[in-house]
Amino acid sequence: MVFPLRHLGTAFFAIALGLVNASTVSIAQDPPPPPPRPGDASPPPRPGDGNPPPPRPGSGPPPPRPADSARPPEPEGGAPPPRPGGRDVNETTLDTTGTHKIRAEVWVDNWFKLYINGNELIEDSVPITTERSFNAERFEFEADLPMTIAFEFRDFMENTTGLEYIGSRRQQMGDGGTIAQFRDLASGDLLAASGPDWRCQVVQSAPADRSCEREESPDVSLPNCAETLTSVPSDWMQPGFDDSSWPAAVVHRESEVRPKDGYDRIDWAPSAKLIWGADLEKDNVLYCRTTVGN
Ligand SMILES: [Ca+2]
Ligand SMILES: [Ca+2]
Repeated sequence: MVFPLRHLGTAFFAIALGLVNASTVSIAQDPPPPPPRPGDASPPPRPGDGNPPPPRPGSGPPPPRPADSARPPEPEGGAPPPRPGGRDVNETTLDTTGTHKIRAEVWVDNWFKLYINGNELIEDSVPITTERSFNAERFEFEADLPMTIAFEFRDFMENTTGLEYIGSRRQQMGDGGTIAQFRDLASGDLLAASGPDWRCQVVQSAPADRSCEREESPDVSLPNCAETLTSVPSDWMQPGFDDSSWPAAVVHRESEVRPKDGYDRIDWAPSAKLIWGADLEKDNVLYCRTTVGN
């Protein structure tokens, strides 16, 4: 559509003077879209919408917690709890070289970092800052044998007291637990599986006493909320590190760990066991090692 230039000039002049409404000088071919009405637009995101904070007192329907008893069971049926991130099984292929192609599967409550032959290979795809994170990881990589597997495992804790849901009615000691297996892809042989033959050194344990769960302001400076730290040489993940003084991994029952979100998606070998330190709740950070193919 061609408009004589003088008409355009007149139209702009009219708008500039406020003589006519812009819609009345619509010289474009298509009518303009209707102006948005109040309420049409979605409201701007509120702070925290992307990552809801843990429920505060009175804001949710948490189950009552009798003191010093086991935590209430996870809700069965009904709406599942919101997933803060991560797929049930996160699959990755890693760019490594070695004589053996290996598939590893790991489930942990809540987080891991894995070193192979002293080199960092992979860490959990869901950050340790995520309170509810129970995803499984499946990843393939190449490595030479013998192979030293060295894991850092962490249970989620909101501060160094080891507690989670601090300030809410659900304030409690969180619990950990992990299971892992490594298979040679060419032969299908199970190379390694978590069990009592692995060695695990707990490096952070807290709180000192479970009465910390009932503190109004749990802080690591309180005697019952204190943490126990065990220092470990910085080369603890290296193949040459002597782990013979480390305790054996402690095997825990499924009914104790209550694994979820991805655990059931993995076909675990019968010899793969749920392990942790001796205390599923107080042991929050531990290093675990095994060497295969010797
Ligand atoms: Ca814990
Ligand atoms: Ca946990």
